[in-house]
Amino acid sequence: VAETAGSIKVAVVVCLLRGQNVLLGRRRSSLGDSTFSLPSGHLEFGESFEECAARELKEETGLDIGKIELLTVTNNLFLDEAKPSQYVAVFMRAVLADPRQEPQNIEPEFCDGWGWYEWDNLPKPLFWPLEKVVQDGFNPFPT
Ligand code: 8DG
Ligand code: MG
Ligand code: MG
Repeated sequence: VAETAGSIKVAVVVCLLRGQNVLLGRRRSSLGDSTFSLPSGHLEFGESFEECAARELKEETGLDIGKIELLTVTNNLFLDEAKPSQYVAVFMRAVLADPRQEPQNIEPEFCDGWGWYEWDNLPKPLFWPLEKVVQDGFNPFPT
């Protein structure tokens, strides 16, 4: 791997589960444009993973989280960018505080819209770090 200047960032990724479905949105971003990804965002100074997950989900979808727990972490290198970056992505599993609450597309400049999808029938193409962790056998649903 080539040496690249730049700091390593921490992202929190939310697997929001409702019954057999998970929430995904189509990205509008230089990173993974038009691919489907889980709601996510950057960990801010002083935040816990749980606080970051709840804040990002609220900012991007208006949804309020109930129970939340840590699942796994991935390490992703984005080298094919004008500004190469590396992320440690912390995956959290969450459920809604009120399962009847529906997602709103609050940041339409970053997302085409949110929808519920079955894990065995995920939309394509997936954001590549998500595709990778799925290929590795990751499944956010409790066994
Ligand atoms: P913010 O300014 O609101 O804090 O951040 P954001 O604009 O909402 O960031 P984001 O792109 O939604 O998420 C931060 C980064 O997380 C994203 O650019 C790349 C990284 N990331 C990984 N793996 C994964 C993954 O599996 N899913 C998602 N959604 N993001 C991931 O490294
Ligand atoms: Mg985001
Ligand atoms: Mg965000």
